[in-house]
Amino acid sequence: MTPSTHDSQPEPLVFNDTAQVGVVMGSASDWETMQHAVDLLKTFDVPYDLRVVSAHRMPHDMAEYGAWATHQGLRAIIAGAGGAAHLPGMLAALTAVPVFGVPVASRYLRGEDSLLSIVQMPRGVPVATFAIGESGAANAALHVIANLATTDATLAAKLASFRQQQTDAARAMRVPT
Ligand code: RP5
Repeated sequence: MTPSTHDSQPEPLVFNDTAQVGVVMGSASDWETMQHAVDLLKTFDVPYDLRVVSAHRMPHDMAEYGAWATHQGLRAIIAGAGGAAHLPGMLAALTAVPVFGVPVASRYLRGEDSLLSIVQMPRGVPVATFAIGESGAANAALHVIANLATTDATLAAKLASFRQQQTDAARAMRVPT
């Protein structure tokens, strides 16, 4: 008898074994936000593993991911989720790899639900929580990069240059009159 989809064993996950950083999100619908984190990792040449891992729809995969993150020695996990956003907190429970949580804006509560779900962790299991939306995603990546740069002089120089360009752009701003 052919096993039903429900009975069949899932394929083992295939990970990027060069990754220093993991980027996960609860749904492909989070990508519009999370791409802002990935763009920065690419800009700074930080190798990453990217995937959808849903805490609620793929709980066993999430556990496998947490075990892999520890085994791989990831330096950080950037985890985005919206609504009842349990993915960052559950990953923080599954691995000691630092988790950087990104609240994705939800349709009905504008991401305030996501923010509170991610930020209100119990003592002992921290998630560094960023702003709702694309700025939060970008800042999560920049914070990971800043952490990596403390032990990587090349990355530190790139980050200093990035900050200088940002300062120059701000100084060049003029108020439209
Ligand atoms: C969360 O539910 C995801 O992180 C996403 O933000 C939200 C909605 O997911 P979809 O219904 O769009 O797949 O788990």
